[in-house]
Amino acid sequence: MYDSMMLESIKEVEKTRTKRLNEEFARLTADEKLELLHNFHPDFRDDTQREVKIGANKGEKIPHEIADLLESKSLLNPKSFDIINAEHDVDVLIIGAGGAGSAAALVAKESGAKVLMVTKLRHGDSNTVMAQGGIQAADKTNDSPMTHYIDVVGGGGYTNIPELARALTMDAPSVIKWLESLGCMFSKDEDGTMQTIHGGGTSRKRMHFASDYTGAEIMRTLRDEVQNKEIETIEFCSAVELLLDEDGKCGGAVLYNMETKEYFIARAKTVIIATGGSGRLHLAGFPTSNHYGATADGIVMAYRAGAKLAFLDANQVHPTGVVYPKQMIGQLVTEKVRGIGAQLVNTKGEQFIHPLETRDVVSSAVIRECEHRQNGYEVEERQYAVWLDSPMIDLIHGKGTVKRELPAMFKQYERYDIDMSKHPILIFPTLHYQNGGILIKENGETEIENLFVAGEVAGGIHGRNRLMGNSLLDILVFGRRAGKAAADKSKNSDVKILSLKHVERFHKQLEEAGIESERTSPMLLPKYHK
Ligand code: MEZ
Repeated sequence: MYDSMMLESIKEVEKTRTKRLNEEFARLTADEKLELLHNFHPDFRDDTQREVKIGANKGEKIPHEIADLLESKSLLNPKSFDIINAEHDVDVLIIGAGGAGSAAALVAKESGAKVLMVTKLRHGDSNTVMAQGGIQAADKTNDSPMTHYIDVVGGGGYTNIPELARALTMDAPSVIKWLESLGCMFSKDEDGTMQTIHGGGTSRKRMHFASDYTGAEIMRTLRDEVQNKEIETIEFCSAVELLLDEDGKCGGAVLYNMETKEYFIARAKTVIIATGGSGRLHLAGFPTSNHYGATADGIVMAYRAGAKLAFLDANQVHPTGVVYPKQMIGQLVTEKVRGIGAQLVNTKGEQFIHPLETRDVVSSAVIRECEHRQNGYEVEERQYAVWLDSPMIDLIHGKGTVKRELPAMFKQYERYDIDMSKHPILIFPTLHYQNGGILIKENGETEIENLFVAGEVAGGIHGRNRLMGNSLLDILVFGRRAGKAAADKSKNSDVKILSLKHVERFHKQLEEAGIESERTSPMLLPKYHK
């Protein structure tokens, strides 16, 4: 329920609504966008990052919170840990059971591999289910993978690794077909045509969706199929270190039972890391839209094993995170809300940015509005927000559209007596996505033999900024590719005796760099208590 001050502020938004409905807000020029990013995006703030002192990315700037984890000791004592007896011996070990892990598991199994998937929470607890607005694929007659590619690379600031962006966009139409064949219920017109809308930075309407719970529907489909195919999945079991042989080839992992707190070993001919992102590190103090387990574990394990990371200095704050009511702080307000017509408006009732500029640009504009121009609404002391004018949606598309097209979001607000089809909502950027990660090739391979990576933990696909709907796509494209490549590789993999010698060497590097902290990682679960 809004208080009287909020209702007063909403009157300013309402005053300009008719005018705003009838005029197109100008897009920014390339130079204007760059200026906005450099002045207001958290990636460009001096205080958010520092040089990492050891490892393959030594000397590169990355966020403090991630650097702290990379410069931490292992949870294990590598000298005394017994790795002789393996409880599991499989062809492909998959660490993480969100969208990427599950897609990889299905394809690896189909390719004839014995698969084990482990996950530190429940099967499907992941950022996949948190994605609401859609998945991109150029499968309509006015579109093509090439046009999609151009949008991806433009959105990424021309920094994406071209081969990865190419794989992403070329595989997209077949991913949609695959999901449909597994029973994924996309939103369709009465004649069966897939509904598609724009997202920020798209030049064609290619955002496919399942209402406003697309990720949850995709995850439901994949989880059902993994169960149908009887793929062994261990829940509440995280990986804490990779195991390498004397040639540096990966051959399994040390696993940790989150309930009994016991360690055990899984040997594997190949390993796929699909552990997701890092939002729960709350980079630069931002709230997050991420699930509870998003604590950068995969990056930590791979870095110790010698993997190279890419673009970790680029993190996505989604422009529209909930600020009020406070029970929902940081929660995502899907970009679909802007995709179907809502505009961003300050306390003077002014629209200050085109709603479908790319996310980095829109977020920077919201931050500028609140922190520099002081046109934000002060929800709590020094917590500012702008209005997302959601009632415009019903005015554009007809009464009842908000409730029909955004049922999950509508319900969330309704619980707090806010009708988002009648009143605008208060938003500020929320930490949403790790643009970078472990450097991969087109089939998910890394520089470490037998180690593959898929999903948000991978880096290079999106460059410095991902577009909406390309994450649900990337987890499936690269999950499937990694699943196939890891299964094929497992047929000829010859791993020798495994050890944690690489962790010993890493501890030595910490010592030599004078890093004396008692911190340990991976973090596994966020630490909200003191
Ligand atoms: O791709 C995403 O991050 C996504 C679909 C988010 C959203 O705004 O709904």
